[in-house]
Amino acid sequence: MSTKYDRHGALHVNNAGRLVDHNGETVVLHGYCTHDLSWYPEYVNRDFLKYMRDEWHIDIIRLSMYTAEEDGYCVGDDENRKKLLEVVDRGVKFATELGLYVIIDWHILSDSNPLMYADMAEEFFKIVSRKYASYGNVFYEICNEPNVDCTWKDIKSYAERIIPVIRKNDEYAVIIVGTPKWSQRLDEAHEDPVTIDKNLMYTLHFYANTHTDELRDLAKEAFEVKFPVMVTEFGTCSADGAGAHNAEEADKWIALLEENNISYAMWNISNRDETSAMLKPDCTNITGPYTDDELREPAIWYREVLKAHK
Ligand code: IDC
Repeated sequence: MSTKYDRHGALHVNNAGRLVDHNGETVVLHGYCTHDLSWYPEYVNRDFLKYMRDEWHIDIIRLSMYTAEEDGYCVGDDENRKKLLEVVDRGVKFATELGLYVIIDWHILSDSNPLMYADMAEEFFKIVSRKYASYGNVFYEICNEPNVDCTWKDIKSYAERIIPVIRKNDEYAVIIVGTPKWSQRLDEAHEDPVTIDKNLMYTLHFYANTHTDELRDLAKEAFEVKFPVMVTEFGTCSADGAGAHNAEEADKWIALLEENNISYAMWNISNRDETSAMLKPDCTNITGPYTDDELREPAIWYREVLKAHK
């Protein structure tokens, strides 16, 4: 079976702000985000990823490694960090064997400013970029969602520290930079973009039951001016990961992303008791296949969305 990665190989960002292959052909990726790799490492298994590739047609998996929540990379001990690096490694290896693209996500959240653990981020990205330098399928997402009072200036100075660390090992991988206000303020990044590197994208996240026309307008503006954007995480529910599944607004978002060739990945692969989880809490199957009874409503909706990309 030939996957998108088999056909297109390593991607880069072109002048129109889109992902392209070495022939300049536009490539759009669709995938799923893991939940916290400390809390739900069990889904990072080969059978599950193969099932998602073959039956759901995902072509990218985002490995969400929390930094500051319980047992996060920056708050746990060395043993915990070792474990997390192993889960990341397993995820990248399986993705590679299966011909999937993969995002290594430094998932800041309660640590609202990436500068807080910038030293550890440097160390982490040094390790992973060295390991995966020769892999064409790896994306580095350097800060999930800067939030609260973290400014674009802070994020930019962080990016200017981390990008050279990655580039020292890996010249070509696409690096994804978070934006202010839980990765919504593309406009602030666009006004003063990072200039030390060209192969960059910026993050937009939305939760369709919370973020509607206002955020879509901001997104449209960014797409129109060819600002390179990737939706590395979205939900169909509310911004807290719970609340109602809003298919109507989610459909509007997907239409907008499709029109503009923007890649996206949905939150989250787990059976946690919340709307955004793929699986119902009583489903303990970690490899698939899954019956509709085991899946939550957003997951069933998303499976239909993904069918268009078969
Ligand atoms: C949420 C999880 C939830 C967890 C919480 C804190 O769904 O189980 O308790 O994080 O760790 C984001 C974040 C993402 C959030 C998600 C839903 O990137 O980590 O996950 N969300 O709140 N941004 C907007 C929404």
